[in-house]
Amino acid sequence: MQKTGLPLFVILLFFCSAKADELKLWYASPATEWVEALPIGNSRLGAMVYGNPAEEKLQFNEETFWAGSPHQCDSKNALTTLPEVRRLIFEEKNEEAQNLIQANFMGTSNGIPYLTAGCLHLLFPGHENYTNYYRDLNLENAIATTSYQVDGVTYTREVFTSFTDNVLILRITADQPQKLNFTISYDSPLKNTVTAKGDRLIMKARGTDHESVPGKLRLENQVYVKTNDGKTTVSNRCISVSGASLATIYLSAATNFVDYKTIDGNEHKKASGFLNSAIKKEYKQARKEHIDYYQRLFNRVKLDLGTSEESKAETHIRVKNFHEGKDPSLAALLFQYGRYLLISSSQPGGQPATLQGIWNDKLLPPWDSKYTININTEMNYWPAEVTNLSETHEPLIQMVKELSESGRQTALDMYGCNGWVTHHNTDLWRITGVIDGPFWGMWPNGGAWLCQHLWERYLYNGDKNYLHEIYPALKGAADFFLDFLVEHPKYKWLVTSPSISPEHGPEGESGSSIVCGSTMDNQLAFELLSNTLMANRILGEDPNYSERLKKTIDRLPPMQIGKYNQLQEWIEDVDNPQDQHRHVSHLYGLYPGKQISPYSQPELFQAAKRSLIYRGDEATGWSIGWKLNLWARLLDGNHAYKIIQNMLVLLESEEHNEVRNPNGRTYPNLFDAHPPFQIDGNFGYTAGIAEMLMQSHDGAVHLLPALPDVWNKGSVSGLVSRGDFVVDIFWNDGQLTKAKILSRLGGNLRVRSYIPLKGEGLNKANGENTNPLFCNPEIKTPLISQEITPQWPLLYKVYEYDILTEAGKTYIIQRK
Ligand code: FUC
Repeated sequence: MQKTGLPLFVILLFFCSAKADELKLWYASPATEWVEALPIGNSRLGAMVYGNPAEEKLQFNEETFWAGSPHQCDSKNALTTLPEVRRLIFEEKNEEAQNLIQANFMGTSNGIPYLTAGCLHLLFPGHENYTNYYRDLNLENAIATTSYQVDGVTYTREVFTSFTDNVLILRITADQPQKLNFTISYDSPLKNTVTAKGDRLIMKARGTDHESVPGKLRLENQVYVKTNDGKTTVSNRCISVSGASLATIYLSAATNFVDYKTIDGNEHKKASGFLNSAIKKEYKQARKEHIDYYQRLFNRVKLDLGTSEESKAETHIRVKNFHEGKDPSLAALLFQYGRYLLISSSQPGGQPATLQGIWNDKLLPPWDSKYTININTEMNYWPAEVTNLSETHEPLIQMVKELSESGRQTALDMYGCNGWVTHHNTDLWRITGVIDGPFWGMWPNGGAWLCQHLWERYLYNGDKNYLHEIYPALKGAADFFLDFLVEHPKYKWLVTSPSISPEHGPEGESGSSIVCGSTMDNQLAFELLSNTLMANRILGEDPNYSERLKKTIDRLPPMQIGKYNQLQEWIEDVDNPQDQHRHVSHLYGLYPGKQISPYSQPELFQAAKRSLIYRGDEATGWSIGWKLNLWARLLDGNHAYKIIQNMLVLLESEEHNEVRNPNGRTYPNLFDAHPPFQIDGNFGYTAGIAEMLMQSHDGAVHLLPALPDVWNKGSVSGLVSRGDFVVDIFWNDGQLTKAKILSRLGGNLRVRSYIPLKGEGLNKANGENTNPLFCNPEIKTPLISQEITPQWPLLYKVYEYDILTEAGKTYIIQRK
C-alpha cells in the first residue's frame, strides 16, 4: 500500500471513525492490489473497492457469469474397466489401478472457470495529490467509504451492493458545491462492447470457451448516473460528469443464465429491469433498505472478546501485530468478517459461494474459482447454522438438489449404480464426473459429504417439511452407496473402491493415491447411511429400505487405531507420522462429523488427537481453518488459539507470498490466504470460533467447551445449537457466569458445562437426551492395534443438566 505520510493520530482525530471495537476494516491509504481492496456483495453482484482518489476502481462480478455452457463431462469407458480396477486395488497394485483409471475414467473436461465481469474506472482529474485520506468497510452496515481532501474540499464516496435493489450504488459527495468532475469507463480482459443508449452506458461481453466446452453466457452491464446539478454526457466510451455537487452511480449486471441446464434468459431485460426500478428510489431510502436487510441477518450474533489500544490501528497493522497477543477484538472482527462475507456471497435464490465467494478478477482464477467439494465448498458453509445465518445455507442446499439430478447419469454411466454420485469438484453446470487426474479426482464421495449439510440443517430447524423436501437427494446419495460398496476380500467389510483419501496416498504425494475403504470414506458412508436411516424413520417411509440400510451400516469398517496410537487414515496401518499433508481427511469423523466423542469413544478421541498432532499446526489457509475446528472439538482452547495465531499472520501481497512471508495466511483486506486467496479459510475460522464457545454435536449444548486462557472475560450472543436453541453466554475469569437460552422449538435442553450451574427448571441430567434433534447413531467399537499404549488420561469432568423447555421461552442459567 502506498503511504500518504500522515501520522496515525491525525487520521484518527480527523475522522474519529476508527474507534476501538468498531466492526470496521480501515486503512490510511488506497488499495494498490486486489487483496487490499474491500469486498462488497449481495450474493448476485460482488465488487472490490480500491478507494483511489484519482482513479476509483471497482472490479466486479456477477455470480452467474462463468465460462462454458450446459454440459456434463462423464467418461463412458469407466464401467467396463471398473472390475479390473477393483481387482488391482484388492491385489494392492495401486499404481496399475491409477494408470487404468487415468486411461478410462477421466472426464472430457476439467470444470469451468468463474469469470470477472470487468472493472468500472472513475477518473477524477487533479485528485492525484490528496490529504487526510481514509477508507473503510463497515461490517455493521455493509457499506464501504472513502474520504480525502483536495484543495480544501472533502470528497466522500460511499458504495454498497444493494440486497434489496440488486444493483451497486456509489454515492459521491463534495462538501463544497459543484466540485465533482469525473468520467466513468469500463474495461474487461474479455472482448467487449461499450455503447451509449440514452442516458446509460451499456457494456456487453461473452463468456469464454473452455477446454471442449463452448462459451455461451452473455453478460450485460448498465451504468447510469444521477446528479442534481452540473452536466452529464454519455458517449460510446464513457459517462462524463462536470460541475456536480453530488452524484449517485448505479451499476446493474445480468446474464442469460437461468439454471444449470437452461441459458435462454434475457440479460438485457434483467439488467434494465434492476436499473429501472433502482433509480426510481431516493438514495436515502435505498441505503436504508439495504442496511435493514443486512442487519436483520448480521445483528443476530454479537461477540465481545475484550479490547485494547492496539485495536485502534489500521487493519493490516493489527494483523501484523496480532502475535503479540494484545488485540483480542481483531479475533472477533475476523469472526464477524466471515459472517459478513457469507451474507454478502450467499443469499437464497443465488449460487453457492465459490472458492473465492463471489470475488474474482481473473479469467482463469486459481482452481477456476469453482466448487471443490472434498472440503472447501463444505467449509464455506460451516458457519451458516451455528452463527445464525441459516438463510445463507440455501444456495448450497439447492446445489445439492441439482447435483442429485445431474449425478444420476454419472452413477449409472460410470459405475452402473442407482442413485447419484459426484466427485471432488463441480461448477455452475453441476458437473459430476472425475476430473484433474485420478490422484485428486477419483473420489466418489462428494454427494456423501454434501448430504451431511442436508441432514444437519434439519437438526437445527427440526422442520419435517424441509426434511421431506431434501429426502430424495439424501436417499439418492445413499442409494448410490448401497450399490457401489463392495466386499473387501480380506476383511469382508463393505468398502468404497476405487477411491482416495483426499488428495494424497500412503506414500504422500508420490506414488498412487488410489485405495479402497479409506477412513474418511467409511466415516462418510456411515454418516450418510445412518442419516438416511433416521430420516426414513422420521418420515415414516419404507421399513424394508431401513432394513437394507441397517444391514449395510453393520458391515462398514470400524475406525482403526494404528501402531503410532493414531487414527488410521487408510484401511491398512500404513500412516507416516511425519506426513504433514494439508488434508486431514480421516479426522472428518471428529469435525465436521460427530463420530468421535471424548465421552463415548475415548480411545478414538485420543487417537484423533494424536493424528492431528502428527499433522502439525502449520498449513494452508483452509487447512488451518479445519484444524481450528478440530482443536475446538478436542476441547483444547489454548491449542485452538495457537492455530488462530497461525491464521492471523499478515501476507502483504499476492505476488511475493513465498518470498516475503511464507507463513502469511491473512491478506491486508482480511481475505484468507491459501495462498492464493481462498475464502474457505475465512469461513472455517468463523465456524471455529463458534465451536470454541459452544458445541452441540455430542448429545448436549456444551457451553464454553474450548475457551483459551487469553479470552479471560467476554460474551457471545445469538449462536444457534442443534435443537434450535439460541444461546448467549457471558464469562469472567475464564468461567461461565451466565447463559441465556431461547428455545425456539421447545423440547429437552441438555446443558453441559465444566462448572456446576443453577437456574429455574434445571435438573441434573438423567439418561439419554430425549430431544430427538440430538440423537446420534451408535459408533462401532474401534479396532485397536496390539502395539498401542494409552496416551492421555481422560480428564473431561463435566456437569450435565436438563431443562424441559417451552417453545418461545428464554431460560437463564448461572454459575452455582
Ligand atoms: C483442494 C486442496 C487445495 C486447494 C484446492 C482448491 O484440492 O487440496 O489445497 O485448496 O482444493
